Amino acid sequence: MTEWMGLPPLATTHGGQIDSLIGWIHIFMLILFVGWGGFILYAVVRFRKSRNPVADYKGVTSHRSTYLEVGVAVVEAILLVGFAIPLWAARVEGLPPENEALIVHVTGEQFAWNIHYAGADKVFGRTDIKLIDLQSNPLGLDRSDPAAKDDITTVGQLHLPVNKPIIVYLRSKDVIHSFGVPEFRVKQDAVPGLTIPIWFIPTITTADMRTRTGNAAFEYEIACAQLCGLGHARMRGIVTVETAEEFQKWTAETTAEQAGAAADPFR
Ligand SMILES: [Cu+2]
Repeated sequence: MTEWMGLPPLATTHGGQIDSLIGWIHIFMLILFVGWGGFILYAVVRFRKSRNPVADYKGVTSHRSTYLEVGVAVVEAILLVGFAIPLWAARVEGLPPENEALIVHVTGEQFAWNIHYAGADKVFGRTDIKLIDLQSNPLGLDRSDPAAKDDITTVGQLHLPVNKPIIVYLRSKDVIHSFGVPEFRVKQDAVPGLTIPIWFIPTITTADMRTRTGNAAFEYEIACAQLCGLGHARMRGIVTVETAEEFQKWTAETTAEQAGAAADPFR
């Protein structure tokens, strides 16, 4: 129903609702545009100077325009109360239970996305601002904390299993960034000092999307959607949606790699 809008392909369960809301807004706005445009043309012709050489100080006496304006307000109220608020509530309040979801911490900074997984123990290791090293440890993860032993951190590489609820806790280290993945119909500001949860269920793996779109180089991309500084345009991240087995394999390999690197200071 929403193909006519030319949106990017859809790859989450909730995205269809967002698309239909965007569709309805376009339809109502088109009606408004035609209505108001027609009214202006009518007024220009109807009240032209040659027909009305002397100003009329009484003005309009009919109530038709009032009814019309009330009608527009009612349609807008229906859009807001009937569509936008319920959808917003489901996205913001209806978080899935944490034990059924994959939880990822995503922290924006000028100009990168830092990704942090808790690893097999599902407990995020301690982070400390004093341990932050922009090159080797941008999140300040304390590898001596037992909970951090199996944690995974990456810069700009977000791996997600398909068909599983994902909760992303969004943060920012410096300015306001925005986590936007167009195919997921997800876009949320990352605000310094706040931890903002967002959730979604990806439905199509990167490999499937490559087949569907016929684009062998297709990648889901995290695009920073707030102008956050000079390097904003290169603040990109790659989201790899894969099968549960592939995700498991990636997790195991990356955990082993990073735990090894942490244990060997000369590496
Ligand atoms: Cu940014």
